[in-house]
Amino acid sequence: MKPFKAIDYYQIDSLLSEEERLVRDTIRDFVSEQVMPRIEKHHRAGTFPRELIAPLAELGTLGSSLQGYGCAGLGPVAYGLIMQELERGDSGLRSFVSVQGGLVMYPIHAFGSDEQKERWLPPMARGEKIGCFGLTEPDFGSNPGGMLARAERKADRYVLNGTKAWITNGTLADVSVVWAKLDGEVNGFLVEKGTPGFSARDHEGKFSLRASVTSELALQDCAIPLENRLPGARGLKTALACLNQARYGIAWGVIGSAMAVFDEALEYARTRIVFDKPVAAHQLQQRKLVWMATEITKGQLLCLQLGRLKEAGKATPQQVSMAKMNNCHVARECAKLGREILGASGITDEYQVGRHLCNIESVYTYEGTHDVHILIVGQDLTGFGAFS
Ligand code: TGC
Ligand code: FAD
Repeated sequence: MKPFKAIDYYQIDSLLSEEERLVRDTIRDFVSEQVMPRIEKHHRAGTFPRELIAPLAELGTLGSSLQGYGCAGLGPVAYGLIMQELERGDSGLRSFVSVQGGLVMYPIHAFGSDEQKERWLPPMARGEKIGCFGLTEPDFGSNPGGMLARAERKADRYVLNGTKAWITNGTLADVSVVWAKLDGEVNGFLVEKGTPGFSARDHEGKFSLRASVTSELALQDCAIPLENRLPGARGLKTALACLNQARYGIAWGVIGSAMAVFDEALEYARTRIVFDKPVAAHQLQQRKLVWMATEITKGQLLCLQLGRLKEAGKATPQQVSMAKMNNCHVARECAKLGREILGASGITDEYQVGRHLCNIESVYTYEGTHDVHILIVGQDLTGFGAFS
């Protein structure tokens, strides 16, 4: 495996604090040493690298932006850099960390009771308990407000019915944050593995995010204690607020994927000879590499400024949407161009570009599709909602 050379064309490193660089370099080394040697094997087998959960926890990556409960309490830029480095390794690994921290620990931290926080957050930060986030349903992905999942209050419990689809970490999870309507209003519930009436099974046949677990959750008269409702989570708004955390991480993460692809394509283009000179010495290929480098640099700057806005408490959900939308598009195009540059080599898993190319299709789609983010930003700019 060749050492990773991270593109930093605009010396963005100089805009980071010493702590941010240290965090970034620590995760970069971890990915080079622990992730890269094993990820293709997992991708090929369609298995999640569970053996990395403990080291990821030891490095403080789980719930790293949260305060207290054994979490690292890092700032938004350091958190983003962790996502960038993990996704340089594989989008599935970043997904695991995003979901655990941004979509499960975050709602428990923000909307949970003291008992729920004490019970779940410390073991989740240590990687001893795993979580998943169940919002999407088979017939309601982009429009989660239409969800069919229902919760009904009985004397001493809630009874949940419904199906959630495409849920990252579903069969791995000890606890699922399940969103369901209670008296017509979306609420969040903690459903523990093993609860009668709850089951999970994996989606089979994925060509994308193969090193990640994606599952369907079924709730059939699933009774949970009253204290398992997240008391502060009322309305669709609270579920969507969780997405801001994860979308922010994705905006950074996919730039990591693009950086990996760029590094590999540049190295290949410099050494592969076609028509008596390196691929990189041909104008058509330079154009591709220059496009990639320019868009990656713009994406890095977008993330950094978004991170600084977030630090100051000024980032809006629509700005997060713009970064998720733009950077996923850039990463998707970079993966296509990188694969082109590698010729036939680009379609085997001897190189990483094919894996990133396949993974990015999921990332482009989840956490709000590209189209949905266009409509969110479009509504913000024009004042007109164009969803229906
Ligand atoms: P709408 O009327 O627009 O909004 C309802 C209320 O929510 C507020 N709101 C938000 N608040 C905080 N953050 C956000 N991002 C928010 N978006 C909306 C909004 O202001 C309103 O508040 P209020 O006070 O007026 O009640 O709702 P809508 O039903 O029209 O839907 C709008 C739409 C389409 C933008 C939204 O539903 C959406 O974002 N759809 C995309 C669904 C999505 O992203 N699902 C992701 C599932 S999780 C996942 O994919 C995990 S992938 C694994 C990984 O991350 O690695
Ligand atoms: P649809 O909503 O059916 O969209 C189909 C097409 O219509 C898309 O091209 C879309 O852009 C377009 N479209 C939708 N609305 C409009 C509109 N108003 N105008 C124009 N075009 C529109 N969900 C979770 O809750 N938790 C998870 O952990 C999770 N993990 C995932 C992991 C993977 C690998 C994948 C692939 C998905 C995951 N999801 C998860 C689900 C994901 O969030 C949804 O797939 C996504 O929100 C899109 O929903 P959908 O697939 O139902 O597409």
